[in-house]
Amino acid sequence: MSVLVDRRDGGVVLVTIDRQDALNALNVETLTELRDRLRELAEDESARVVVLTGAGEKAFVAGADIKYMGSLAPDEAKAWGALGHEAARLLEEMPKPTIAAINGFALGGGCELALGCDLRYASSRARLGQPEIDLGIVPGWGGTQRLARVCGLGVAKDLVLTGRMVDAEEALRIGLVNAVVDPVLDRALEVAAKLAEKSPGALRVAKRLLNLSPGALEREAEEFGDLFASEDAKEGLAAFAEKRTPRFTGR
Ligand code: DAK
Repeated sequence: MSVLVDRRDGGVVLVTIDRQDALNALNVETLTELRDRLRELAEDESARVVVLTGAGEKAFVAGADIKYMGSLAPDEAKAWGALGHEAARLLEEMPKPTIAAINGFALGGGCELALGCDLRYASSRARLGQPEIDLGIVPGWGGTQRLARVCGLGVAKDLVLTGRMVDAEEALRIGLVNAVVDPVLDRALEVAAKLAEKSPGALRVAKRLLNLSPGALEREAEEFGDLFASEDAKEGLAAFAEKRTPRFTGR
């Protein structure tokens, strides 16, 4: 089991992604497990607030598993995209607050899961970003839309087009996280406990209203799978696994 569910007092549930040898990067098994746990928690009325974090000192989630993605055909990439989209959507739409406790790297799909959460707290050593462009692909689990919604289009273009990482202080300045605090999990659990005392019905409606906005998430899900037919995507993904700099040719 690489997704741990820990039920705390008062209806707070801590979900921990634990695949530390790969900096908690998500392969199919881990992501499927996460999606299944989130589905259950969405339906479970005794779960009042969900906190998501990564195991260990180094990472929240270092992204989708790049080594797994290296062998994906376009159709498989679309299914992989759909699975990640569902997990992020569950975090965004489940009728109770969700909080990301970002305890280290939150990159690519990891940043996208955090963006699906209602609140994001970061430790001072957190690093966030959407580095997919350096792999010859694009964010595939909602990043292009949610990052722009949370931080504005200018910031989203900066981070998605350059692929650069931001540290915790910059993440706070650009609105990507709500606060920087150590130890981050304690703060996230404290806020969760406070939210768990509020009216679940009012929280549910508030969240639904705040989320109302025209979305282009379906379009993103459609388009990104096609990129997996390109030589550049294969090159970028392979180069990571081989620990070398990718050589993009534009094909
Ligand atoms: N996938 C697989 N393994 C990963 C990984 C990842 N995302 N991130 C780290 N690891 C592994 C490393 O390969 C290494 O494994 P070993 O070599 O020990 O076997 C181990 O974790 C420790 O990592 P490092 O040795 O690299 O640790 P460092 O402290 O030196 O560096 C780092 C930490 C986070 C800067 C570095 O590991 C790194 O750059 N990682 C990759 C980060 C990244 O690019 N993340 C974004 C992934 S792309 C889509 C669907 C989904 C997505 C896109 C499209 N479609 C269906 C179209 C989503 C994409 C992504 O999330």
